[in-house]
Amino acid sequence: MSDPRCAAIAGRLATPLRVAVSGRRGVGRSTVARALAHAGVTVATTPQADLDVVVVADAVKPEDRAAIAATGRPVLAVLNKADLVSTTAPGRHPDGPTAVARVRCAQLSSAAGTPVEPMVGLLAVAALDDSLWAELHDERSSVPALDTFGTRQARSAIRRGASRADVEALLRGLSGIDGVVAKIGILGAQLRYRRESAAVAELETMAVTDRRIGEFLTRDDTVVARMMSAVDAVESAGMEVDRADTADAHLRRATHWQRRRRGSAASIERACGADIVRGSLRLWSKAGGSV
Ligand SMILES: Nc1nc2c(ncn2[C@@H]2O[C@H](COP(=O)(O)OP(=O)(O)OP(=O)(O)O)[C@@H](O)[C@H]2O)c(=O)[nH]1
Ligand SMILES: [Mg+2]
Repeated sequence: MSDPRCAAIAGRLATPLRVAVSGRRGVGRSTVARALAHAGVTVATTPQADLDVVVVADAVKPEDRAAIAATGRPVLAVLNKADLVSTTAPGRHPDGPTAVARVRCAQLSSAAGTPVEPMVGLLAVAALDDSLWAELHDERSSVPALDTFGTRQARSAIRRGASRADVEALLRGLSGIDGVVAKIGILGAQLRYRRESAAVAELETMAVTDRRIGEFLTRDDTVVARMMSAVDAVESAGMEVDRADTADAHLRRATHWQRRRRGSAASIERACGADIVRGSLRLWSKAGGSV
């Protein structure tokens, strides 16, 4: 697209979503922000952000709940220092330390008013360089970079013959960073859908005088891509979509969402529903369906 207006629209769509990290002092805001940036998330300072990550540790205090309720943006609560749940919880943990942290997160979710995702920021930012690798092999030394839990897990893996790459993967897995990044992606689906809707509205205006833009908007690829964004968006809002890829499924999906979008007051359901119906009918006719 050589039209500068199209380039501007494409540029806005390509801008990554920006995440603001906040929380009480000392909960690990800086560590979590660093871990997210390291995992490829664009971390921004609060006023410009699209999404919020509110970090809590140990407990959800009334001020945490207030901060979560006040963001006015899609928000993910993260229980950082999830490693301390298993090192301070009494008794043995037959399903492992990660399971203990998950149970704790489920308990904290009601106090937070939103789902809480566990994370061990410390393990997500630890670089397993030569000196850390040497420290791990010297069983008399403590390893502050990994704290008690990370050190114990890494050392027991090494005793079982784990390589440095294995330990790196283990620490990443235990850090929970991938789960947090996935949750951010899910939360972002509604924002991406809204951005795309704004872009489509602009392109529709331009299409009045530019036939090629009209053609672009009605192409199979475009209609189906719009539907996929709409599917991601409604799923991220907790609704279910039948993603099966047969002519029957496409027609069923079209009928279902036609009914839903008419019957709903929720704007996301109405807008996404229209795109799901359009895309499903297009896929249905491509798959050979006809009335
Ligand atoms: N055990 C454990 N300690 C952590 C974790 N994340 C951070 N810490 C430690 O918690 C302390 C505070 O971490 P920061 O990231 O500086 O926290 P912050 O919220 O930015 O703190 P301030 O900016 O000082 O208010 C540091 O000593 C970190 O090493 C974690 O996942 N587990
Ligand atoms: Mg800090």
